[in-house]
Amino acid sequence: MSKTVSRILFVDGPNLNVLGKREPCVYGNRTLDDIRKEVSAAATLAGAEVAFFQSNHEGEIVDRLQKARDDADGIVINPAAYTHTSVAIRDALLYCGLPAMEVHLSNLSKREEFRKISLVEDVVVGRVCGIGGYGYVLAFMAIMHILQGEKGNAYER
Ligand code: CA2
Repeated sequence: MSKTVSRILFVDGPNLNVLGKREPCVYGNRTLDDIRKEVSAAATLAGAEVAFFQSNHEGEIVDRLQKARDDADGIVINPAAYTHTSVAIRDALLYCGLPAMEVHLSNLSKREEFRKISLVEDVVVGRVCGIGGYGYVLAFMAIMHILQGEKGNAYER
């Protein structure tokens, strides 16, 4: 029987392209490229295929999520500031119909009130917050676990 390779799409929102260049005390000093390298190493070990997308534009993120319906099996998304505002990204996640994990570098529960609101939290299977770039690796592992359909999982898609 042939084994199918899981395709995981990582989607990053506005300003994550300049990660590591300012505010290291909030977001750390690693760049998005550093995080992607760590994710790629984890994907190689897991035998998964990963693709990365970052945009500062809401509509481009919506377009990419719509396309994911045809070219991905799972999503890891950090919508960044759009987490707190974007009904369009929420709707696109629902449209693509794939299991998704929400990831944040910082612990949103310890930050400003407006960052405690997530418009996507109830359409993703789970969230990882507050452990910096390593959260992307953990979110990836969670998605792989879900796709492998382990028995006894207490999650809903
Ligand atoms: O903690 C997270 O991962 C966030 O999604 C990061 C967003 C923020 O708007 C969310 O509330 C929480 C910010 C993305 C990066 O912003 C930078 C700001 C200054 C310097 C470099 C990046």
